Amino acid sequence: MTADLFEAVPNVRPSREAMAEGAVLLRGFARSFEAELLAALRTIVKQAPFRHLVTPSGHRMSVAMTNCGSVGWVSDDAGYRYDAIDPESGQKWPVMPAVLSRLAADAASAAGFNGFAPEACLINRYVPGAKLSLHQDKDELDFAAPIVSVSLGLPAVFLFGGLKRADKTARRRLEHGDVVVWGGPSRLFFHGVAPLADGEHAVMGRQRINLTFRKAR
Ligand code: MD3
Ligand code: FE
Repeated sequence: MTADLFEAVPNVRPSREAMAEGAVLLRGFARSFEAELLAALRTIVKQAPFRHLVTPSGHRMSVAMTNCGSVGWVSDDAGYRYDAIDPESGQKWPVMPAVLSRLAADAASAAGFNGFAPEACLINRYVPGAKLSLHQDKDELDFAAPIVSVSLGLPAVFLFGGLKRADKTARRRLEHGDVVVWGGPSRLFFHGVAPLADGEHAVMGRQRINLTFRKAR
């Protein structure tokens, strides 16, 4: 009875889908955290505003980024790394708000990874047209820990392949509130985001924000 009621209203009850080897998609998992999550994001962005990183090869990324946690992901002529200091402010990154750590740990548990305690949260902002080219996340020291990703705002087409850049890529639409836990073999799969389509999201407006929680060291 209850189940039927929920099924009549899409996206209310979180559901789980296998996405790739070791990757679990928890549809709508972040929705019950929405209000607290957005308030926490506003606080972070006041302290460490979104900025467009320049890659070591000199390209300005279309995605704008910031971080919270004891270390943040940074890029400069020296390459990519995790650093305790925000290079824009010269100060430490904002502390990771409890609601973010809780969301990440709860999602990881739901996917079978207990005790996930990420020290870094990379926050990406996409406006229409922004994209993220196919890449691997391998600047972390511990590949046994999963990465937890949370999507907010406009839907995106997420691309993912395999362990080699040339592997065939699959695509999946990620929507507001969706959470993916990338563990096991999928942890090192190539992945990216297709150029964001224009639109207006009821809660987030004309943008998509993605949070990735990482055990960096
Ligand atoms: C699969 N972010 O920040 S989230 C990134 O939507 C990144 O902003 C994308 O790729 C975004 O590095 C994708 C999904 C994701 C994140 C990390 C992964 C998938 C992943 C790490 C390993 C494998
Ligand atoms: Fe990535």
